[in-house]
Amino acid sequence: GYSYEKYNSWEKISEWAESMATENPTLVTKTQIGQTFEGRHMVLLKLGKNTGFAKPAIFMDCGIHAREWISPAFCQWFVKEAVTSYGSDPAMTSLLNNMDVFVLPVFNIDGYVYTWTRDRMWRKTRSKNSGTTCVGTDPNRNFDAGWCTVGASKQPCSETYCGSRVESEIEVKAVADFIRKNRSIIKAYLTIHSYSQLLLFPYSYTTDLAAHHSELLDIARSASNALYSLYGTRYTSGPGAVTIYPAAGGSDDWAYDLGIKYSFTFELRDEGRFGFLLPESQIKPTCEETMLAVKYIATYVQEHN
Ligand code: 0X9
Ligand code: ZN
Ligand code: ZN
Repeated sequence: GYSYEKYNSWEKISEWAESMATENPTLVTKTQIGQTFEGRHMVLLKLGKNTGFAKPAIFMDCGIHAREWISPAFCQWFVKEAVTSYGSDPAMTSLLNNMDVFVLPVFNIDGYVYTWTRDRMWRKTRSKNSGTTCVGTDPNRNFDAGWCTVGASKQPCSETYCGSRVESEIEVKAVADFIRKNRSIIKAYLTIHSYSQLLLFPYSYTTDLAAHHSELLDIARSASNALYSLYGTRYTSGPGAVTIYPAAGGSDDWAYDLGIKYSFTFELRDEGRFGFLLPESQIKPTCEETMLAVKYIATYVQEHN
């Protein structure tokens, strides 16, 4: 069977997404929001009980950065937990009865494939840049949020290249278009990265505090406490610019400025011992503790919209 405690190739994840939808037709719907630069289908799973009414929603993506393998592993884990605990776990049951959760299991599929086949430490997309042999743009510098003003590079060879223009990356455009189209129902935006054990919220493109700073800080701290309660893993909460570093063009800031108040970036385990090369033995504990934080935020959003 499928292993949630191993890192899975894109081929496996893609087959898995298909089977999740066919095996759970009342809870999971598979759609495509676009194609990648290399022509792969960007698969989106919608989790939620069909009520016949338009429900408020949460959008969560994994794998914006190719080498952060624990991130797609978490999205798979979340979907598995949703389908296995719906009907028995009161929090998950209530969440999926009252809201839809859109899960993008791998955002940067071409980059993810490249980390499996050529370079385990690849970060960016795999799009071609004109006038250079350097490949790719940092998708988390390519959103329309203070684009390329700070913590990003105009050099295509840089790991934090912001791209030739806002949404130059076809994958970024696909996600931004989907969220814009569904902006009236999307109440929360969660984006999963690694590593450093941080729970970040806007802003990163400026050191100005977000209008909802104190509410977001309260939520992030409570979610981190929930996470800590399982295995004692410590997270730091705060706005991106002062908690990690100033960096413009990120999806979290863009979603927030679009009006999605509950916008959070997770930086999962660890703190640097293994970094991006987190051993498979840590997938289960990392995902189980992260579930508690995500469920805390989801429950909060359910009660406040
Ligand atoms: O730099 C990033 O994109 C994220 N860290 S990572 O090590 N996964 O690359 C942090 C993103 C924080 N949010 C924004 N910069 N908007
Ligand atoms: Zn990242
Ligand atoms: Zn579990």
